[in-house]
Amino acid sequence: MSDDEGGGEDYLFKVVIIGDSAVGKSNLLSRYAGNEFNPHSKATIGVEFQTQSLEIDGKEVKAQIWDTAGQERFRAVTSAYYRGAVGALIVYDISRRTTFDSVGRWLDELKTHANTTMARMLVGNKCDLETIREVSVEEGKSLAEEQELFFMETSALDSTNVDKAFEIVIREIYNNVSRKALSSDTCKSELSINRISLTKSETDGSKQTGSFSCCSR
Ligand SMILES: Nc1nc2c(ncn2[C@@H]2O[C@H](COP(=O)(O)OP(=O)(O)OP(=O)(O)O)[C@@H](O)[C@H]2O)c(=O)[nH]1
Ligand SMILES: [Mg+2]
Repeated sequence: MSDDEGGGEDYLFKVVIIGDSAVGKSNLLSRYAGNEFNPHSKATIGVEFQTQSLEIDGKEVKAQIWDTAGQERFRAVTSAYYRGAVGALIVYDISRRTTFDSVGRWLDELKTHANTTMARMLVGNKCDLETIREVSVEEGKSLAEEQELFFMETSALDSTNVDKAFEIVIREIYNNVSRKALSSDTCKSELSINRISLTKSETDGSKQTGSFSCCSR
């Protein structure tokens, strides 16, 4: 499906990827958005994003996925990065325990800057590195349960669970939005407070979901 920026998608959701440097954030994104992997990728400086579309319930959903530097000195202004985000992947590297230990800090940052109902997933990347694993699947799972996050181990290298991880987050955002839309009276104020980026296609009829246009930005 080819669609240009500003096209006719039904929904546009912003998702952020966070986690320590070199856990594989940029490669997860390039694997998901372009099916590419770079074994020699450089540390990200500032902020980049890519978009990917998928269909849910016959609607075109576009995810705008933002990737920033794990290294503090390369990070762009933090609040701008999180502004309007409705989903997040918090990534660690299963072969480096220190990156798992940092998850709490990343969650705190998320709470500080993104005060909304977010779809959040804990991602243990590099699961292809089984032989040098330092964080067990159980540890990942139990942290996710404790913090009420989805959980998945992935490999950007061999593609394991990459599409799945992003799609679970995007579907959850979609579900959150649908649920909010059901209480239509509060839809307008809640969605604008939460800054959900969402547009409603004009070609899609104006039935019960017409109030979604209130949320366009
Ligand atoms: N074995 C393995 N290596 C990976 C995987 N994902 C990424 N890498 C490698 O890990 C290194 C860092 O990957 P990046 O995607 O640049 O990491 P990042 O989290 O974006 O790092 P910053 O931009 O500095 O925050 C690169 O050498 C990648 O090739 C994976 O799933 N498995
Ligand atoms: Mg990067």
